[in-house]
Amino acid sequence: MVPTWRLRAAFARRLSEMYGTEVPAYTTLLEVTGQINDEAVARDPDAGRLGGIDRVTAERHGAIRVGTPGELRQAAQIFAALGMRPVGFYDLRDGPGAVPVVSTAFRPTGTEELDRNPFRVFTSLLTTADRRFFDAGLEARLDAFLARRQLFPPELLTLAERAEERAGLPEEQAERFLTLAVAALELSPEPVDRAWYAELERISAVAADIGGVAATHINHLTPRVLDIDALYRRMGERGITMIDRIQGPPRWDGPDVLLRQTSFRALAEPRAFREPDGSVTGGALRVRFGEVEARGIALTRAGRAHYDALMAETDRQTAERPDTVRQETARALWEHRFPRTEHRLAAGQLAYFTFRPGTGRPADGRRPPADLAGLLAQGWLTAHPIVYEDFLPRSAAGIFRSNLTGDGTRAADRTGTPFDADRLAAAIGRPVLDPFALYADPHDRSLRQALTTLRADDA
Ligand code: OOG
Ligand code: NI
Repeated sequence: MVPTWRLRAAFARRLSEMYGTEVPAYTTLLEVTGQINDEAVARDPDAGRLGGIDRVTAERHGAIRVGTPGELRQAAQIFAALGMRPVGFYDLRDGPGAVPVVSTAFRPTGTEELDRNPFRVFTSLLTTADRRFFDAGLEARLDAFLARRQLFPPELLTLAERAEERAGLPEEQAERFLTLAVAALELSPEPVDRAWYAELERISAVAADIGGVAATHINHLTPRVLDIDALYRRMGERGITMIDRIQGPPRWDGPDVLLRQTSFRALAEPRAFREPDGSVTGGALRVRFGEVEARGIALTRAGRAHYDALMAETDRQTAERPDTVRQETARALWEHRFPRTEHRLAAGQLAYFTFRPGTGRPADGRRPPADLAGLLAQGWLTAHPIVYEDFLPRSAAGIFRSNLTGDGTRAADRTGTPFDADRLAAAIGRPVLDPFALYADPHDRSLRQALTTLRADDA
């Protein structure tokens, strides 16, 4: 029997091999990422503090985009076979560079499962009923087009159901499942209807990528790097031009929090087109890209609100200024206003940790203080950071946008269809989990246990 986590690890590995053959720049990215990670670990023995080097080396996230709730349900079934559940709700339909999708991330949720392999897939659903993007006529034609296609073969879905039920698959079925699952995310050789694709592209390149073709594909696959600033420079030296910024928190001397990401546009890939007269011609589409990320500590709701406020303040101070100014401003703001140590993040309940009774706790008969700050300061407890496993809506929007051919068109005078996590859950047919609750669970549990131990010692 191949257990769930081995299916997930094997799927991530095979998808990575497949994507490397499709997008050669991805292979360069992996090489450079590997070098930087080795160097980081050699330089700093603590580099593995937010995930050991084995986890980080295997760590990837991917992105796919689907067109209908039915397709999303099927994708969810395949991810369930891999122990990946929908976490978080992202609405990318507002603001500059908005795209007509709502998204969630499929990922493992338990600490142990994450350690075994944290593979995650950012998954977006086209919102065909959103009148800011599609009028009623186009919605009907899109829905009809999408209803005719089948992204996942029935055999794959049957195997996925079995794998979910039994928490794994026998060797031979596992092999078949993995082959079919990877194949479902390969770029399809099916000719693209040129007129239809172009019509959707005028509205949104993302709409065309989803609803203009008969299949889905992995849109990017992202390795994790321990020093994203070094990686950014070295990719430039290798002749690959990254987008003009690293998204997320600035580089600074304090703790790494949340997520920093950057990307580059992949080359145009050859695709076949069906012309209006029915003939098939050669052409190219440039829809896929490369991305890399560095992960930091997960923030609590209060920590996240603080982070969002600092980002908004950076925006206010640097509107219309070049990106270098933005980075300097962000760093200066952080130096002033963001907690400079993990200790302060923990004491201020701004980030998530697991707690253990401290080894150097006072042995002179003193009683432990009642507050977390005191417990940490006096060495009664030690706090080990919990890594952020999710995404940032703003970076996601930036990643979408930086790789689009144009901004598309939108009817600004219309309102969009309401969408939230509950509606997305109904579309998927499975609950969409709250990321904060997932981080709070090991945080709260370990704190309770550590306090119980301290009290027992005290008695
Ligand atoms: C997904 C973009 C979001 C990220 O890392 O924030 C994303 C997409 O392009 O389909 O992958
Ligand atoms: Ni991504």
